[in-house]
Amino acid sequence: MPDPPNATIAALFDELADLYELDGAVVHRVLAYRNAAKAVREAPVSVAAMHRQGRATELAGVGTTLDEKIGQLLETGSIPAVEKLRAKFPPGLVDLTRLPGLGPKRVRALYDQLGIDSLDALHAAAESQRLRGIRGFGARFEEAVLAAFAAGVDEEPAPRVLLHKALPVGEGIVEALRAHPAADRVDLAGSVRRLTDSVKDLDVIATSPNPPALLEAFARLDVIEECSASGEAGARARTHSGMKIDLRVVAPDQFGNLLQHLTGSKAHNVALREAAVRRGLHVSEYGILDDVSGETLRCAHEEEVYERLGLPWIPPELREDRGELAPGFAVPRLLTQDDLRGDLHCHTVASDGRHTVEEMASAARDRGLEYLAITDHSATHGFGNHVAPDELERQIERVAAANRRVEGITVLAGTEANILPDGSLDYPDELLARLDWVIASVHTSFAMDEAEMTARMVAAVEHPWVDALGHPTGRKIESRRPYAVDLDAVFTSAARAGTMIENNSSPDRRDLSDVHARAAAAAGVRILVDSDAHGTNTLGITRWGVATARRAWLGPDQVANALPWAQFAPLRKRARAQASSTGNSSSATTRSTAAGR
Ligand code: DGT
Ligand code: CA
Ligand code: CA
Ligand code: ZN
Repeated sequence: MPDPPNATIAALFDELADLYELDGAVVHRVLAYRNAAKAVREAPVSVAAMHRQGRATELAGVGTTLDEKIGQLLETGSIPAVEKLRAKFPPGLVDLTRLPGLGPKRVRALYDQLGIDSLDALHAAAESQRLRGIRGFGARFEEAVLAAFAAGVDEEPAPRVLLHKALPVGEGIVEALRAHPAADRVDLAGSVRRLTDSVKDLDVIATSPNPPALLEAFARLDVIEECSASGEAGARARTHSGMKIDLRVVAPDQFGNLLQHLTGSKAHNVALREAAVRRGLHVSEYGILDDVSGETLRCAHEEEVYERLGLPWIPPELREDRGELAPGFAVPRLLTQDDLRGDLHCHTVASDGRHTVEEMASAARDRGLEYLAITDHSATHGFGNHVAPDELERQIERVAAANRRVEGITVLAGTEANILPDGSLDYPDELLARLDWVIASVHTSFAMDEAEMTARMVAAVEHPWVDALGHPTGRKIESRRPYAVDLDAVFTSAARAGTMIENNSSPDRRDLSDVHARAAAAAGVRILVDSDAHGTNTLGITRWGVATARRAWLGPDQVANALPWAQFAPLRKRARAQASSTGNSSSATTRSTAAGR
């Protein structure tokens, strides 16, 4: 019997969590299975193999009880606890938890009261308006159920993988293949090379003196669960974490052609080909055919492809047919992570972060930053800890202490204030004035119509103490839509008010998106690339914000925190207000109010 893939083990643990919850088990037991499912699903190597080496308990959340269950699965092909609970409930019950607003507890209530035991039964009950009569559900729930079926909740979606999960897998594979004697050149192509928000699959291309040996080595990599469609020229595989990979092996003198072709995007390639045809050239993955001479130019290097077409080499992040093929295009100087001098959004133990102000400050300094704003959540943050108004003074003192004790970095006492539905903030102005830096974000009441939401955000942008807008659209990539807001109106008022707009680097946000960040900068808004780190180990996630900035064609000139502190400091509203009240607009406050004490 072949080893069960990680996805199978994870699905069983998730099912067990659901079944325990249906059964009314205590919460921590349910959570334990969910955490283990996540750890197994994301494990880079075969968990079955880890079990056999006695190493499965090295996974976070997998203790001896779960390890034993993996053992049972390997030996007998099933887990007795799963079988026992499955027998206790109708099989369709767990499927019901796929509906929004339906956890196992509520599924149990539907089952007990209406006998609903499958997606079909639920659909029928909603259509015949039987759900609205049940206590705790109502007509709105019924509508949501019908909408979910209309959107295809009973069909399996093909999930896209966020870049921060996909890219390390791709880089690991490239590194492993490069280390193999049968590999010559190996590179990533496709969307992962363009650093898109999420990717469908990984595209890898290689040259080899011995293609069959390389393909065999690929199939045997630790991360590969299954390899199919393996031929002379390539293979298609799936990792233990469920990612699909296309590997192509190509002749060395065509590597550049294939790399260009497979990097895409499709829109870029289509436009490129059309432009080439007008010059009598036909571009394909095999070469560039010249109409007149009938000769095909093969390119070992991608630069030669662009050069033959009379183009500069275009950075992959720009290859989206968004102007990079227009006449007169010049490659812009794109932002790099090294350009960043400051970080204006992070959290500490005072709200939902994991480290202290000093720990964050030292870590930021060690990463080469000159300034760091501590922006814990403000008074009404809906979940978890926050800094209540009467604690703000202590927070300011903590920042002052960090400034005294940590050399080589300026720490700003800041806040991530909530933008309330009416556009006001949840700290009084006197408190906001005491701080060095204010970033304002929407964390609650997302469901407003566009005009209301726009008015709310414009009010925040125009607030005299708001220096920047945080994660401006509230989107979560592949899981939450942005809220309805007229971003152009927000950008226009931000440019006028001198309010910066954040490009949040959290890999599931990347908010503003590439297209929106470019529009904001074009409207004259200064962009920030912030980590929104909740611990010292995530300060480096600005890698993803930088990726978005590059896809937005941004360079250090448009990104405010690429400025040294002496130039950044006077851009803050409090510094500008001070400068204009003393009648000296050129006096840059190099040390800020609270932090300087
Ligand atoms: P995704 O969906 O995240 O995997 O995005 P890509 O861009 O990696 O798309 P993929 O893997 O389907 O194909 C890789 C590249 O191959 C794509 O960026 C451009 C090229 N390609 C694929 N299909 C076509 C096509 O129909 N026409 C052209 N011109 N190029 C294509
Ligand atoms: Ca791809
Ligand atoms: Ca592909
Ligand atoms: Zn936030």
